[in-house]
Amino acid sequence: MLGRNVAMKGLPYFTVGKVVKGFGRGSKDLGIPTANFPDEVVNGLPEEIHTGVYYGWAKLDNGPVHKMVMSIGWNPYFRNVKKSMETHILNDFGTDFYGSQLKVCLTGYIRPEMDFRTLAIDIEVDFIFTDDLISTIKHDIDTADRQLETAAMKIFKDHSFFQPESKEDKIVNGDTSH
Ligand code: ADP
Ligand code: RBF
Ligand code: MG
Repeated sequence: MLGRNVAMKGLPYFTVGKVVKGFGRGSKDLGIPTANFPDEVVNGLPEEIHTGVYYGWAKLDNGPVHKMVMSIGWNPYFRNVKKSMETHILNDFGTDFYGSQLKVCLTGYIRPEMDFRTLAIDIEVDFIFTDDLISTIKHDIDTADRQLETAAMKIFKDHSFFQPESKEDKIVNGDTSH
């Protein structure tokens, strides 16, 4: 298993991109909507950022900076060839925001990805997948909520990356053409 120190190596990690349609697997139905990043943002991840669950800060367009949890993982539905970055923002927006600019700063690592699907397929009960997944994600959200209250993490909330006039606005994983 990936050690916490190894996973922390590439952090903090800043990135930005447009919110795109995800796999439509119904994160929203589970009560945990996840804003998906486009492929170029996912492909721009450096090697040090391993798959797993992270927490940090997120900002939509010119809105305030919120807490977030992010799942970085390989998707079994795409035969594990498609990596995704899904951000759940700890705020009730009450509306969709596809097409908005999402800026994130990953500040901490929580745990590796767990293969709930394989588990569910093995024992042929689908609801176990969602039950276990939901309670695990809720636990991740609590962890993020607590960790982000610490002074060390709040520093990144106020980082210039999130300021409206930031030059870093244009940086998309080193690709300045966007
Ligand atoms: P998709 O499969 O298209 O990603 P989801 O069921 O994961 O669909 O829902 C994600 C969408 O829900 C986001 O793209 C966004 O427009 C909306 N949304 C509303 N509130 C939130 C939130 N707090 N965090 C993330 N996404 C949210
Ligand atoms: N999917 C997994 O298969 N294993 C995980 O360990 C996992 N952890 C997640 C943690 C968080 C905080 C979030 C937001 C998503 C996670 N997911 C995980 C992705 C989840 O499977 C996906 O959003 C749902 O499949 C949508 O229905
Ligand atoms: Mg999603």
